[in-house]
Amino acid sequence: MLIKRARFTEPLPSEITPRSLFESRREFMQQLAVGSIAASAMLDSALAQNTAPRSKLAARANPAYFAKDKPTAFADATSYNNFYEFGTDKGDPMLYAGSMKTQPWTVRIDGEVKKPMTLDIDSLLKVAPLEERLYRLRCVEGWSMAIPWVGYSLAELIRKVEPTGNAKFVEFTSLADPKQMPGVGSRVLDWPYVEGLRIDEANHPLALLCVGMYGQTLLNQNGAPVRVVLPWKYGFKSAKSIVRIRFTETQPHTAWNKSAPSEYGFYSNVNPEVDHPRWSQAAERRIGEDGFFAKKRKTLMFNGYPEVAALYTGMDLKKFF
Ligand SMILES: Nc1nc2c(c(=O)[nH]1)N[C@H]1C(S)=C(S)[C@@H](COP(=O)(O)O)O[C@H]1N2
Ligand SMILES: [Mo]
Repeated sequence: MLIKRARFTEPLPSEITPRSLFESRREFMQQLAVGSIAASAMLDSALAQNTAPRSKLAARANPAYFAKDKPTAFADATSYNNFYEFGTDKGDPMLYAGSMKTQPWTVRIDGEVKKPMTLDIDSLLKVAPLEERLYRLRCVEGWSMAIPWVGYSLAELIRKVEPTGNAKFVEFTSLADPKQMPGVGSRVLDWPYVEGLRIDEANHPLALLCVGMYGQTLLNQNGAPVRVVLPWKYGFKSAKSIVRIRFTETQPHTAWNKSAPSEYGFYSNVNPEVDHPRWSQAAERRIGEDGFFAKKRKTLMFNGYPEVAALYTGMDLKKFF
């Protein structure tokens, strides 16, 4: 994703094999620009944070949304992350997101709705029964994972706040607190992280309001306590650690689109036929399964979720990328 620091435009082999972080402690320490005692303590706490049991969430697996893919290992899904509020390296979120306070937490839902409300996490958990769904997530950088998320269709929450007839779009805003998030001091993006959807996209049953993964509450690096997951779109559309959901009449100004409009469009549907200027979108590497030299697997239109195609009937998806 990174635009302003050219040396990260190609993923390093060390980023492709996050397990090496665990397996090669020495190599990992060398990546940390701090003294070895501090690095050792930091790594210990990061690994504890990475594997510490979170609260269990009772969720029913939804067979209609359970991909046949082999689930990505928990250790990979929680150590190879993009969460720029904590830094731009794949290991940064695991190392630094522990400082984010996720309790208490509220989400403000407002804008073009009849019933604006502020919900805490307990109230959010009660909006609809929790489901477990195995979704593929495909990053524009050319890697993918398959993760058992826990949550419910975003449509359930949308129904509760009763959008007005003017609500054409939904905007998601992530927390941006420089005291808790070291990356928010950088100028990589214009903070806060903002993403958006057209309202019919947000109402598609695949769009998930997500509160957990692997049967437990989310780890901070994956966007605790609440995020969205939009499996037919590139990963960056799935905003993490959301504090506000706003319904608007006009198209939201999203953070990635503002930073590089020619690289990141508003729609950002996974599309093997439309390449990003710096990365091919035709193929991908599954984290934890496909080695650096393995043949890449083909990326599918809409990431293999053809049921969303009807949302885009008549649209030129090269123009609206
Ligand atoms: N707030 C926020 N949300 C974010 C990001 C981010 O940097 N900040 N990165 C996005 C990108 S590029 C991807 S690929 C996914 C990664 O989600 P995961 O780390 O849980 O797999 O989160 C997305 N959501
Ligand atoms: Mo991404």
